[in-house]
Amino acid sequence: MKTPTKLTAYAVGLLALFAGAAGVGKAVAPPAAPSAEHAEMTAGHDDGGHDAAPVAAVPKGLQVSQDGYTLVPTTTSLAAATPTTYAFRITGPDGKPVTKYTRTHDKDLHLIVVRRDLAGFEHVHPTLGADGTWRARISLKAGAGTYRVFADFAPATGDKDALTLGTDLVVAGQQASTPLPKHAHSTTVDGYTVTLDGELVAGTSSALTLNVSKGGRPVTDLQPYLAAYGHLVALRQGDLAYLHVHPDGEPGDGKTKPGPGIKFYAEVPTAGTYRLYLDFQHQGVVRTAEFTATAEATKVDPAAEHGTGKPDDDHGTSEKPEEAGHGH
Ligand SMILES: [Cu+2]
Repeated sequence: MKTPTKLTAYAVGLLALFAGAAGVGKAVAPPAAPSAEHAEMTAGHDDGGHDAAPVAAVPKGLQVSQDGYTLVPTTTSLAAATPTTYAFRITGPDGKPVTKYTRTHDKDLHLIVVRRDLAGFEHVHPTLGADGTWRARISLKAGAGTYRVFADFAPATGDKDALTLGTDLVVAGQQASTPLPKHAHSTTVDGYTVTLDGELVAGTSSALTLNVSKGGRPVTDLQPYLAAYGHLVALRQGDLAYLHVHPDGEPGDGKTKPGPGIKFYAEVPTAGTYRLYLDFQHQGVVRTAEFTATAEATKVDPAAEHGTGKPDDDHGTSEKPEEAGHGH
């Protein structure tokens, strides 16, 4: 860390000199700062074996291309916010459309579409054509604006971890922006109340339990959806980083109950504001409950047996859930 910082300071000093002399500072100065930032990120997250590490230095969803795989939409702009078919391909290291995938959460590919202000979330499952083109109906219900599209998938070849690639989609029209609702531990959707127990803590695997009730009664007959009783997506406000979340247990494992509580582990890289989207199925209908959650900074005491403030010793450390071997 020391050396890059020093070098950068030195480089900036030099650039300032040059800028004063030749007036070219603007064109050359920017690269110095990003490279220092990059060094910091790498140092902060790389534990050594970066080939095997499931958590990459860069959060998912921020890149359109990664490890040779690229998200290629057939269009990047639409004339109006009406339900439409969105088509795209995933190209592989050979440049050709990928047609073979490894199923994750019951599907070959998950498509998430949300406006950049985090409104209008939809989670759909496109159909793959023989030519490698994926197509999905999307509704764009938040109206005009710039949307983020995420493709979450695992290529079948190689032993690749699941990738989440992201790209923008501009929808023309009168733009409105919805302020994000405040941090809350309860929300309602279609007559269901969903409460959130647990807090996000930056840099650790945080246990979250979402409890579903209807008419004041706990729902105890949730139906499996995507091989779980719930599917949770978390996005960071500001850049829409797509975060790693996995359920604790699955239907049919002999211990996971069909509600009212659905437990997850979420890993958020930084303090900040996140939007959580829980898809759950009851009586044949999939609904999405949304929460705004604020992540606290990582606790400073490194030797502490980290506590989420809950007497939950089963999963007191960040390592345990990973060892449990969720396949994605
Ligand atoms: Cu999905």
